[in-house]
Amino acid sequence: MLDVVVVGGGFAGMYALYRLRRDGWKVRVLEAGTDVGGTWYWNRYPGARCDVPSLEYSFGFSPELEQEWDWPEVFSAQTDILEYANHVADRFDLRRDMQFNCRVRSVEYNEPEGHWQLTSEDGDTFVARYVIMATGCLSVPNKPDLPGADTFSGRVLHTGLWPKEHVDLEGLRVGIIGTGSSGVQAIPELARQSGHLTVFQRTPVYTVPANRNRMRPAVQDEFRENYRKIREMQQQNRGGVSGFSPVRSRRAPANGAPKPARLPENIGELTPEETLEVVRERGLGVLLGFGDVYTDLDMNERANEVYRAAVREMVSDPEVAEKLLPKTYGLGCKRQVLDRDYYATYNRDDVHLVDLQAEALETIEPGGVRTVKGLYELDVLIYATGFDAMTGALLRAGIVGRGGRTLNDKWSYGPVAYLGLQMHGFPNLFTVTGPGSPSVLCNMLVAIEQHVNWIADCIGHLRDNAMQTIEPTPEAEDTWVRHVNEVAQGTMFTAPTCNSWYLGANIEGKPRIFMPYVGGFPRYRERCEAVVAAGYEGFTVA
Ligand code: N01
Repeated sequence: MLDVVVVGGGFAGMYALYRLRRDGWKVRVLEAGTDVGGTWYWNRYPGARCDVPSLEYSFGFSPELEQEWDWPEVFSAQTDILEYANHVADRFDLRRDMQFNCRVRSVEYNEPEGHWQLTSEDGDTFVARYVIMATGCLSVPNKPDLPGADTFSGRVLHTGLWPKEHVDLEGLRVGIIGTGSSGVQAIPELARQSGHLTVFQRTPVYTVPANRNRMRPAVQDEFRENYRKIREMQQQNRGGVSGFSPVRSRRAPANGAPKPARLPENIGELTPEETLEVVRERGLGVLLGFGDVYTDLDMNERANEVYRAAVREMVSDPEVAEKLLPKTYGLGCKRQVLDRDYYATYNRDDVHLVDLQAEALETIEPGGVRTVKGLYELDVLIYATGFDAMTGALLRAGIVGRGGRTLNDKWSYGPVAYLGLQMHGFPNLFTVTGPGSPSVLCNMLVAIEQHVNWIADCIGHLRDNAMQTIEPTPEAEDTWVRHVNEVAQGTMFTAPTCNSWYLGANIEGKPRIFMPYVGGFPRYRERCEAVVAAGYEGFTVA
């Protein structure tokens, strides 16, 4: 029998293994893929990269690791992040306690024995006292059930399940459905790699240019010297990003040019014309820096208007530009998308935009995608249609708790969990970055380390005190869920016009509940610490 089974070999599972092994537990990690990396293992589509700077989106648990790893770019590409994951696995000899090609089919509580039994799709079984679900927030690809989809005779791909082998698109007619973060990153690359690209867009996106800078060694060195302070700053920041600004390696303005003027805090302090001028000079990203854009619906709409005016200037065909303008929801409602050359891609002759709002998709046929206007002939069809986020992987794992109650039954009206860490009725089962925790609104690596440390401390506490089980009380769980909902009210995330995967709105039939904790990482972390200081307040420990 094992002490702990960890499900998932992404960054959360890797750190859980490292930490729990260090604490003397017998641990096994079960991973469906053939190797480590989680989201960075599966999302290999062209253009995939991170939207958090790599010096921050990296583990903080090992000062040696921080010193030895070189990041080639400020915002890393998927290949570099996966290489880092592999390096971490090698350096800490993680693979010897990891089982790959092992997709978990059921996770069942054996109440009399007080242990969990996990069964893989291949029929392997694992028994452990504790289970840690490190299954990721965006790990179950969503593939909409489009009419005729199975009849397509060309190649079908999903950005979230991209093959390991090189996909040669040269000269081919490629279609892509979806213009969220994945689609927006992939589209410029696919346009470059394919013969012709057709983009099927249902909802236009707000996207701002990503930082494309190479890493300057002097900046990396300065980070390395200050890493302890930076990790502390991350703990104090809402999104788990330190915002550390290098002093010594700061670049002098070119040719002694004056520093750009500081922008006002609120968009309301500028006229729309002035704002557009600033956007022309500094890019669309400036719109995200104004505080009132997120708190005042009128100011939000003012920013949206400026955004639309700027896009009209970037896209040469006015009809195409008009299709690309988001009009039904505002900036800040969805996860911000970052791009490289997204709008410029629509100025290419070999890229065609299909607005599915204006011409509905009728069916997929052997030869391509048919809308009410006709057939778009394709050799390859790519789904960039997102994920069953936050709850998808947990609900597919076949989790059965005390008294035979399934997690699917418990969560039939939406996820109910205490601190996004545990659920009543599922003793000794923990979730890393589960619903109700900052998770996707935080630098994932920071959120993961905080959760894993909390869980490791918790089971260490049980061991030290000869206790057997921990689970939240239903009251603590309900109070927390109410709090998670209250703090999300009145934000742009839950505006009536907003439909995002944060709300489960991208999956038909999924309850509309705002799932991540929007109160900020420090507030959340302090709450977790206070719960422990009060003797695991809200938990039943026996
Ligand atoms: O998924 P999405 P994603 N017919 O759900 C469309 C992270 N991430 O994979 O908006 C036609 O955002 C859908 O249209 P609509 C990041 O957190 C990060 O792009 O529902 N279209 C939408 O356009 C991100 O938020 C990075 O109308 C359909 C698209 O598919 C999260 O992952 C990179 C459709 C799905 O967009 C998810 O991003 C990539 C249908 N039936 C991902 N169903 C970075 O770090 C769906 N769509 C930068």
